[in-house]
Amino acid sequence: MNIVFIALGSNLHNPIYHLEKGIRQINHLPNTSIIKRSSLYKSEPVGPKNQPNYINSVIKIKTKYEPIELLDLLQDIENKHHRKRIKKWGPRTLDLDILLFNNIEINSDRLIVPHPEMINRDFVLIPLSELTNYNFTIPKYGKLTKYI
Ligand code: A4P
Ligand code: MG
Repeated sequence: MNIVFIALGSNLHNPIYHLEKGIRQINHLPNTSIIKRSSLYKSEPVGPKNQPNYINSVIKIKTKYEPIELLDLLQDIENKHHRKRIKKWGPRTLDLDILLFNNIEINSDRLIVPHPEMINRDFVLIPLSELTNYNFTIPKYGKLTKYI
């Protein structure tokens, strides 16, 4: 089984509903289950400020899917939450980013792992720290605690 950390974010149309539903949908994927989930965190938008505050969370899952298969499935789930076309850079009902996939590094057109922005984002680092121990190491970047 592969161990994967996924970041969830939402800032539109009842964000907590979208996060909770997204977590359930991931848990229902074949050969996939949630091992742990973090608390929900509220934060101000990083990037364009003229959008609502976000709710963020991180989950740890085990799955038989390979990275690109999992990305496809997560994008299917995102699409089910995107009722309208939205502007680039604009707010979204559900964003699902693969943070870490086992201990591997991936650099392809569609997928970069570890997620390149994760070390700069408290709304990812804090919930991730809830799910990991003090010595947890991020491939390529080193100890998680260095960034908090
Ligand atoms: N992609 C590459 N690597 C990955 C990965 N590790 N996981 C590609 C998931 N996808 C990955 O993503 C665009 C493309 O990235 C995908 O097609 C995939 O092939 P997207 O989610 O469709 O587009 P996006 O929203 O422009 O990109 P991204 O990077 O998810 O957006 P951001 O930068 O996360 O911005 N402030 C707070 N407080 N909380 C937030 O959650 N989120 C954003 C969204 C801005 N500000 C925020 C938050
Ligand atoms: Mg995304």
